[in-house]
Amino acid sequence: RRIVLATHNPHKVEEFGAIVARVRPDLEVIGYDGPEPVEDGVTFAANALIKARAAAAHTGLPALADDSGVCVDVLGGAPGVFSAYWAGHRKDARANLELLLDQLSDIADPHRTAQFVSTIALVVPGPDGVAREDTVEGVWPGRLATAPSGRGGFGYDPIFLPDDQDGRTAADLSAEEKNAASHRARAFVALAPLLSTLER
Ligand code: ITT
Repeated sequence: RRIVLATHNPHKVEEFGAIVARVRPDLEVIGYDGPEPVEDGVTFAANALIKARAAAAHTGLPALADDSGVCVDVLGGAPGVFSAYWAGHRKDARANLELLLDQLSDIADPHRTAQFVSTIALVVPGPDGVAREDTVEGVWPGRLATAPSGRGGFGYDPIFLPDDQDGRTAADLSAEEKNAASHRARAFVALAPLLSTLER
């Protein structure tokens, strides 16, 4: 059985591959290189569904998509769904991270709290269109560091201090450590039973 992962982010492909293999080693996760839909939803769930529906329609296979971001409490939940493009229209992880640090330069602890959020959509095509759609969410609470640290992960990982990681940033963690604890891992806990119901 094949399942398509609707993302152009190679880091997500890696994290998904590792996590899906634990639940359904029989599923082959394939990448998606079809047309990219416009992600104009205002929630993570809406955008995850937009991406998964496009991939399911294009391939006829069950499709997974993740929409994720960092939500900073003192910024009212921003960057949120705008995380990938926070510093402009080019996806530039370094510029995004520096802008966010700048915006928080006057904010001291304990007011630097934030969450990583991952919403995963599963869309299963049927004989007459879509047979099933589900979304699940995972949240990883933490705070923002005042300077980047670590070489792992991607995106905002070098400035995110998860509450459960002893003062290390998400980029200080090994891939295994991040995959065991992250917002994406937490969303997977809710996704696992849904994957189990997919035909073998
Ligand atoms: P696809 O839409 O192709 O899946 P994307 O990277 O554009 O890839 P999003 O639109 O969901 O995905 O943007 C998510 C952004 O949120 C991502 O670019 C990072 O800046 C940030 N982000 C999400 N998960 C993260 C993680 O685990 N670690 C660090 N930053 C993360």
